[in-house]
Amino acid sequence: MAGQPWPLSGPLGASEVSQCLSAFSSCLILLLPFSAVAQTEKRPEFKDPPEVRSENGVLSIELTVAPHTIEIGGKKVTTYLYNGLFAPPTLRVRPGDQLRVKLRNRKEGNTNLHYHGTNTSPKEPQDNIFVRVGPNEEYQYAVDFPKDHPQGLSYYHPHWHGATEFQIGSGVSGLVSVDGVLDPWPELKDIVTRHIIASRYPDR
Ligand SMILES: [Cu+2]
Repeated sequence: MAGQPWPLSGPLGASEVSQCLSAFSSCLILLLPFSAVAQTEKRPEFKDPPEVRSENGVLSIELTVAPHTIEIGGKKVTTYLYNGLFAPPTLRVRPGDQLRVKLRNRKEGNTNLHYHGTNTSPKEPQDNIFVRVGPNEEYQYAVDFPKDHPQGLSYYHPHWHGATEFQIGSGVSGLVSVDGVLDPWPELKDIVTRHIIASRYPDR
């Protein structure tokens, strides 16, 4: 099906199905030798990022952003990280909780925090993206999650205008989980859940 895009949605016609199937079987043939290699390759065990949960309605944590040298895929990379971690802690709160983050800036340039996807106040000391935390400065956030805040996964990252993407792309971001999404289904309370965060590093 050279030159044709894959259908993004809608039912597939018979010819499209057969094209997809033939493409799929070619993939199978091509992939078989690689799967044999993959079985002998030792890969690190998949782990969730560390997590911190609120206690008695409050989650307190310190996040320090600073340059660190880490190994990614066998290569040494010097980049900015929270608390020296490639995957910094997942912050787990519940609706009605307060999230207290002391942010320390130990790198060049300004930073701050945005609680992306949350329905929290844009006023200080909450989700105000105009807060400036300069080099060697720190700032105490206290973010109130309303009692009716929707459950789900969000993330935190710097939102200093002009240096947002650079900092996120350097590895400075983590997850915020507003817990309770499975509460209506007690029969699911023991299922295994995974938190995954993907970082895209600029070519350099
Ligand atoms: Cu964002």
